[in-house]
Amino acid sequence: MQRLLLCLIVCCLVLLSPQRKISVCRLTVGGVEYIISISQSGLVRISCADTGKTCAVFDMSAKNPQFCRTGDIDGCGDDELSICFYKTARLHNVPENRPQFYRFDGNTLHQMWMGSRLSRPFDDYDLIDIDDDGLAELVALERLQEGGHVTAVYRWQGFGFEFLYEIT
Ligand SMILES: [Ca+2]
Ligand SMILES: [Ca+2]
Repeated sequence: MQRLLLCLIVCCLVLLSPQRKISVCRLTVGGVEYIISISQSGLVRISCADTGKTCAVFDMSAKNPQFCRTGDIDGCGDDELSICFYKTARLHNVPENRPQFYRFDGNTLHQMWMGSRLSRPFDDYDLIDIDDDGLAELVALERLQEGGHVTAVYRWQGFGFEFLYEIT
């Protein structure tokens, strides 16, 4: 009976968790273009855009990756890679979309910002230079408590993202 109950709970959790998406984006580092792809099994593959040759593969299935975005958030001339994970956080034991950022050096990924959340839960974001200053802003589609969404804009501040404004 207990085993059946456990099975039911696990099945409910699987059904309720969002299905992992397949995502692809372009990353430019050191003048070289790479293609980032996330498979349904949670593998993050980095390939050279010119040759199609795979440079690196990372198994991120444990963190449940949802989608990737790229942009130069710090103005260094190279794109950063952001991966959105659907997971719990150390201080927030509820599964949510959580944006994390990496730098790619041509061989491996280096953690840049392991963010746990933005101002509100969000469904999507992108890295867009909305004011043409050479630095990409994080533009997020956040869920309002009363229903509906609002678009919020954040700027990288060296150690995290600073909220700038909402687009109303
Ligand atoms: Ca950069
Ligand atoms: Ca900008």
